[in-house]
Amino acid sequence: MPAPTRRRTAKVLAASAAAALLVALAPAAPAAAHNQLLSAVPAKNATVTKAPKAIDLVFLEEPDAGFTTVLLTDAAQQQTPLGPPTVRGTKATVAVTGQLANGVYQVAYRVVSIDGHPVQGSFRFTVADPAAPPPVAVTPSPAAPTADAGLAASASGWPTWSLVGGGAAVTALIVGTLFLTRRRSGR
Ligand SMILES: [Cu+2]
Repeated sequence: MPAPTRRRTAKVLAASAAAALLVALAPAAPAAAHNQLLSAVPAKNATVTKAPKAIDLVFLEEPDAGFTTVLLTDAAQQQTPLGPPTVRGTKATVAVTGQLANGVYQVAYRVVSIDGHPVQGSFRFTVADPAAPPPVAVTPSPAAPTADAGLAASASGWPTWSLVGGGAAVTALIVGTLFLTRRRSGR
């Protein structure tokens, strides 16, 4: 086989490799087009002076009513009863069937949109009705943060002393290299 043919083959291979790379990178772009929550009532981080009777979630794309889940939990992680979600256009609504006491609530949602991708998220709002009785005090167990910190330390598997030791070793290595480089260039 003459050389030019082989060179052309190499060019074609390079071109198809580049094309394959583009195809591999391409799916990253449409990710921005996924469904997302645009607005809500009560709004994210809002403080409302009247307990809501419903929660409205407005999305970018129409959610599938059959795959729409909304949960409402209070500061004590207790779920508040909600009606079944109804979807009208891009708006999903759930009725709050109980009376919400004053306090912080978290709305968690999961929807499946026309593109088939599940999208989930959560946000908080606060009910502060001046006419409502004061909320039941929620005092987190003092043992909980300590237990969490202990779990985190053991889960990481890197005790603090080894990180400090590792940092010192790296510093020593850098200083040593600089010292050697200086001496060598100084000659
Ligand atoms: Cu999507």
